[in-house]
Amino acid sequence: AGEKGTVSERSFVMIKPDGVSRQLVGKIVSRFEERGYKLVAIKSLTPSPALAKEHYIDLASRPFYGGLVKYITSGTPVVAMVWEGKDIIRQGRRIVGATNPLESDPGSVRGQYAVSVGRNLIHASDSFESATKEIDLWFSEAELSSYEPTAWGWVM
Ligand code: RTP
Repeated sequence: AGEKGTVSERSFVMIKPDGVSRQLVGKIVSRFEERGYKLVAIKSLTPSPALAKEHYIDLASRPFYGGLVKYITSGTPVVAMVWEGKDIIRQGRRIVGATNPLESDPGSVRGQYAVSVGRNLIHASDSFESATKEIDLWFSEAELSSYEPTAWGWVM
């Protein structure tokens, strides 16, 4: 968090292909907007295998890694976003909910819409280090907007 008018914490959030195919993009974006967070960047794309592999590199030794990369790159796009505001990294994880939908808070995105860990709709950075790495991986500096939302005040 910083002074009003300065850049505060940012997180990388991605709606996965199941969220796009299930037409939940608007509902998911609304949760972040209505909480008061600022949309810094958004784009829809089908990630290259190289991008998907790098994004999930920490899971490379896990048995589901290949299937996860294949799914993310299948051709149904993802919606990649950068959100900004007070505690967005930890709050973003709470909005998203626990990885396993059986353990997701029913008020979270996964808790409301997902039933399977392999189709859990959304990703959000889990630490400052991940957020920094992921924003740099998915977006160029020129794609990140700088502006002041009308209702901005509590989330800087
Ligand atoms: P994410 O990175 O997508 O926000 O998920 P996460 O931190 O909550 O969970 P993580 O352990 O990092 O796993 C990343 C994604 O891998 C898929 N997964 N599939 N057993 C499985 O089939 C399995 N386990 C994990 C999920 O899509 C998970 O979100």
